Amino acid sequence: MRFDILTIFPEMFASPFEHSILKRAREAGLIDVQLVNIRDFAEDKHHVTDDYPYGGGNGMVMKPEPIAKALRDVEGRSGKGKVILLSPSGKRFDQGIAKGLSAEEHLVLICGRYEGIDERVRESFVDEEISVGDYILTGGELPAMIIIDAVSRLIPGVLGCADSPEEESFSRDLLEYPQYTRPPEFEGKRVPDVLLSGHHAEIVKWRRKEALRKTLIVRPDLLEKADLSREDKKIIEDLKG
Ligand code: 4GX
Repeated sequence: MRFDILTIFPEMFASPFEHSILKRAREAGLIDVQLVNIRDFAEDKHHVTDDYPYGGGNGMVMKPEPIAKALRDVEGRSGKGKVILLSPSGKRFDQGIAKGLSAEEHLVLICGRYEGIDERVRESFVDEEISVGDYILTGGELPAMIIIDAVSRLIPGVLGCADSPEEESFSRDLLEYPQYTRPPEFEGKRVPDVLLSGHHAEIVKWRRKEALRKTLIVRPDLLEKADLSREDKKIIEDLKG
C-alpha cells in the first residue's frame, strides 16, 4: 500500500516508520510512505502556505492553492488515491475504519495546521475526514502516523506471524486479558496458577473471564455491541455480583 503524506512538517515523520515492524514492512515493499512538503508547492517568493481567515477571527487558515497543487502532483505521479483529511471534525477513527482503509491501494493524508484548511479544498478533493479522538492537537501529523500504523499492521504480511486472533469478531470486541511472562514470581506477585497449569481449556476460560472483567470495569460501552455467548452473559452477571 502506498501512503502519501501532505504536510508542512515532513521532518516530524523521520522516525516513526524506521523501527521494527513498519521498517520491515517498508523494506519488504509492503508499504511505501512518501512525504510531500506542501511548502514546495507555494509559488510565491517566501513559500507562504497560510493566510488570515476571511471574516476575521483568531489564527490562520491554510491556503488552498499549495494543497491543491500538491494533490495534483501526487495524482500525476501515482494516480488517484483515497484522500483523507485529519481533523477533529472527522469521523472517529476506530479498528473498523482501519480495516476498511487497509483494503485500499493508495491513501493520501492531508495534515492541516492552525485553524485548518480552506473549505474549497475539502469540497473539491477530500474523500474522507477522520479524527483520531475528541481532543485538539497542534496538527494532523500525529493523527496521520496513528492511521498509517494501525492500517499497516492489517496488511497481509506486515505482522509476519500467522492470522492474528484479535481480528476474529469474538475477541475483537473486548479489551485484552492480562498477559504474563517469566519469572513466575515478581516482587511477591505470582502469575495466576491456571496459566502455569498447561490446561489449555481452563486457560481459554480464564482469559475470556478476565477480558470480560476488564471490559466491564474500564469500557462497559463495548459490551453493548460485543458478540457475547450465553456463557459470557452469565459470567458478566456473576462479575457484577
Ligand atoms: N484528529 N487536529 C488538525 C488543524 C485542522 C483543523 C481542521 C484540518 C481541519 C485532530 C484530531 C486534531 C487539530 C489536527 C487541528 N486541520 N486531527 N488541526 N483530534 O485535533 O485528527
